[in-house]
This record gives sequence, structure tokens and C-alpha cells, in this order.
Amino acid sequence: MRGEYNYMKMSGSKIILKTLRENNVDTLFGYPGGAVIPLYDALYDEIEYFNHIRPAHEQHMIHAADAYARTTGKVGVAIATSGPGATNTVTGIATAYMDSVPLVVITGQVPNMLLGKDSFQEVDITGMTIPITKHNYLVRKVENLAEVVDEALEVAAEGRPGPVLIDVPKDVFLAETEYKKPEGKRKQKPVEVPSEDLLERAAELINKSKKPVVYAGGGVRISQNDELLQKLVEKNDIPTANSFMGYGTIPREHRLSLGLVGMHGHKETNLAVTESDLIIAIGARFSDRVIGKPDEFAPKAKIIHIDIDGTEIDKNTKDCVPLIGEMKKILEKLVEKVSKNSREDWLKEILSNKIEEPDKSLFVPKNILEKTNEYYSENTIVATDVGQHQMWTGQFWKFKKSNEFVTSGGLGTMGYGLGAAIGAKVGNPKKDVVLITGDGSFKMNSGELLTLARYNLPVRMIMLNNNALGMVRQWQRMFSNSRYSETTNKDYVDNVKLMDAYGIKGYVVKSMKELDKVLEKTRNLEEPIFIECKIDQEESVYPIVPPGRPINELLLNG
Ligand SMILES: Cc1ncc(C[n+]2csc(CCOP(=O)(O)OP(=O)(O)O)c2C)c(N)n1
Ligand SMILES: [Mg+2]
Repeated sequence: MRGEYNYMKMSGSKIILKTLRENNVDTLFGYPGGAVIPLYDALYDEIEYFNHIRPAHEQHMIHAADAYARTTGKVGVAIATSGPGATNTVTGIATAYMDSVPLVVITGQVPNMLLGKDSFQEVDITGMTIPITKHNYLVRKVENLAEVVDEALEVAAEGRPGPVLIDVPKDVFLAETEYKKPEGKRKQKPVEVPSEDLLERAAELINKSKKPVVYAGGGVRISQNDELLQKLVEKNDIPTANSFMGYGTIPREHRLSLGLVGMHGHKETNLAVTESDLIIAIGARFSDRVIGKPDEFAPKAKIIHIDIDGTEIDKNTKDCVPLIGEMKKILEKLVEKVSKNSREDWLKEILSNKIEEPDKSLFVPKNILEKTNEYYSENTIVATDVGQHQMWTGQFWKFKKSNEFVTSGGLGTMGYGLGAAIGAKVGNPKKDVVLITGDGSFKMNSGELLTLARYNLPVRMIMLNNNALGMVRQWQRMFSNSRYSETTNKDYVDNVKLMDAYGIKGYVVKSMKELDKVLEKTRNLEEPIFIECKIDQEESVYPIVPPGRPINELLLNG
């Protein structure tokens, strides 16, 4: 009897879904197409189990899966078809790679027998994504599929996370084999911890330091060590700066929080780093946006560098004390070894460099963001696009926890925001999700309004409309003699009408009073809301460190 003989046989498509389920994946971001028809056919039978989100475009689908991962701590899983479906994922994968986000992207491929023949919708997506994935696979035999999917989920999440791509020829989805549960051998990897000697040396440096600064990055957030970080800095009373990726690892209103460091860092923060005699970098990578001129970064300081990824050590710095390994173990040891301390004078010295605040009634980015923040202060995730509005958000939003700031740091991907807001809301239905976007970025992704509307995701969209590609325009003003080449948006879009086409409520506001009113009126609506703030085109992001300059040479106007 056929049934008996084939009893345990399953198609490749079913094996993929089964392996995802075995790993507790219940949310998929996907877009169908010819090469993945068999996978969607199998999904048709399991749509009760999987929450499948279909966006308008594969790029924004990857941003959604990415934000889902950033805000839930789970691996984001996405599906695209071969050819253009696969190439549309590339910007999203690169964005996730730069910010160490765990993703598994499953792409359909032409059947094995058509590979390498310039077949319809064939691209070498594994070749193309080698430099922007942590690992990738072309699975040519159905027998390997379960193992590969299982391993991919593990590789994406383990150690320093990152995106993994699995390319599956159509005939592999269709072929059948006996399903065997993967053994998951990788799961027993030993955990690395630095030697007691190095830990002692680091603790001694901290205890002897007069002007230490912690520089906490995304690694603290990813490894979920906010509490331990706070324990460490509270015990030894260490002022703590953040990179974009590390925002929220210490609440912005904590007395030791210095906020952002680097090109658009706060004045007091950049000066603190420059004056410091010891930088303790925790899960941060000393990106050029943070350090400015490498050989003049923190010129008086020794550096302790804590990271799970040994390749980060001395990549952008020299002669640090390296503490490589699992952050939780390292921080626990340091909390034990550092002395209880009070550094009131050092804190006072730092905070004396703060700059004056603008008048609260002015309709300027700082006040707009702080007012919005007042309405959305608890359990709120903030996603941004890329540009001035992103930097202002980083400077002025008072983040309380990590995993609340979703932004494209490393790649700086305009168009990231709306897809990201969608993914964040899908992963966190009970939290408020606010998107801060710019008029330029929004034109790159506004097709995803469709997705917001279709799934009725009550995301709040706040656009800071300066009718310009503001960040680039600011650079042209400051560093290119005000030669505004192609950065002023002369086109006019009626965004309220655009919202109307999708059935979304939209508002335009031009004063703090109007903004307050609209925020109040829409606060409790369970539907997407769009608020456009018409701001002055000349509004600029300050401080700014001119490219290639040390971070204490920041400009406060110009
Ligand atoms: C995909 C992409 N293209 C181009 C850029 C270069 N770029 C960086 S910021 C920016 C302007 C963004 O304009 P907008 O979204 O209106 O934000 P604003 O700076 O005005 O707040 C541009 C063009 C980019 N980062 N990403
Ligand atoms: Mg703009």
C-alpha cells in the first residue's frame, strides 16, 4: 500500500514549515511568487498556526522582519521568491547585517536542472549576499533541508547575531523525503569567558580611574544585559554614553545617562569622552560615526573593550584591554570586582557643558519630539527613517528600555522606517509604536501604507516635513558652500489625501498647540494615524562634528 511505504515522507515545503514550528517560529513575513508556490501551498494548510504578513514590497518586508527581531529578541523569518523577489531583499539584509540583527531569509530558486542557465527569474542570490550575511546556503537536496533550516535559525541568533539566507530550488520544495528531527549539535557550544587575570586588570583600571566613561552599544541590548550594565555603572558611579544601537540600555533619565556620543552626540557627552581617562566599551564597535578622527578619539583614555566578537577588538582602536566572551558572565564578574564609588565631581564637571534649551513654545524638532514623547512615554517603540529626523529622535527621545529604538544605524537606510514600524507592531501588539519619518524617506516606503491599512496596525506616524533631503542639504550648507544640488523638494504631495486613499486619518500641524490637540484627540484610537509637522527648512542637527574631525570639535551652529 502506497500510504504505508510513504508513511513518514514529507515534501521539502512541509519540512521547512515543520522545522520552523519545532523552533517556535510563529510569524512569517513573506511575498509569494513562482519559485515559492510550493511553499505557499504548504502554508495554505497551516495558516491557522502561522501569522503571515504580506507587505507591498520585499525590501520593507525584510525591514519588518528585522524590527520584529530587534523588538522581540526572536529571529525574524522572511520568504521571497527567486530573481527580483530575492534581489529586493538585499538592502534589508545589508541593513540587518550592519546592525547585527538575527534573520532567516528563505528565497525560492529556479529548479536544480535550470540552475546556471540564465533561466527566468534566476539570480545567484547566495553569491550576491555572501558579504552581507553571517552565513548562507543553497540547498540542492531535500534530505538536507531540515538540518539547514534548524542550523540557520541557530546561526542567526548565536553569538553576535546576523542575517542568514537559505536559497531553495523549486524542485527541492516539491521533492519528498523522510523527515528526521535535526539533532541540533551546535547547541552545546562552550561559552567563552576571559581569564581571571584580564578581568582583574580591567577591574583595577576601573577602580583607579578618576574620569571613566562607559560606552554601551547594541551588544548590551542584544544580549539582554541592561540590568547588569546598570548594576555595574551604579556600583562604581560611571557616567554612561550610548551608541544608537545601545540606546535605552540605561534609561535616558537615569542620573548616569549621558545619551548619545559621536557625530551628533550631546556636547557634554563628547567632551566627557575626550576628557576621560578610561573608556569602557561594552558591546560597541567604535564606528566612525562615534569616534570621528580615530587617533584623536578619547586621547587621554585607556580602553577596555568587552565584546562577544573577538574580531571587533582593535578593529577601530589600538591597545585596548580585551574582554572577549559572553557579556553576562563578564559583567557579573566585573560587578563583583569593582569597588563601590561616588563620582559626584566628575559628573558635575561633565554636566556643566550642557547647552541651553530652546523656548518650549517654539515649533521646532526638539519640542515636537518631546511633546510626542509625553503622550507616548510608557511601553513605546520608536522606529525612524534616516536623516535629520532620525538624529533628533536619538538626541531628544527619553528612552526607558532597550529594544524601544528601532533605527538603521550602520547602513543608514532611508525607507527603513515604515516597514520597521509594521514589524515592531506585529511583534508587540500591546505596545504603542511611533514612527518618526522625513518627507524624503517616506516617499521611499509609503507603499507600505497598504500593509498598515490591511492589517489595521495602529502605528503613529509623525512626519517632520522640511520639504528637503534635510540631512544632505545641511551638509551642503555647512561643507559645500550652500550649493543645494538636488536636495530641496519642490514637489508637493498632499499627504492627508494620500492617507485618505488608504483609509488612514491624516493631520497637518504647524504649531505646538495644534500638535498637542491632535495627539490628544488621536491618543486612544486603535487605527493608524498620520501627523505631518511642517517645520522650517533651515532647522539643523546640532551638535555636528565635521567629518574626519575629533568629536570634541563639535559645531553648535553654522
Ligand atoms: C537609500 C538611501 N538613499 C540616500 C541616502 C542619503 N541620505 C541620507 S539622509 C538623506 C535625507 C533624508 O531626507 P528626509 O527623509 O526628508 O529626512 P530629513 O533629513 O529631511 O529629516 C539622504 C538623501 C540614504 N541614507 N539612504
Ligand atoms: Mg526632509
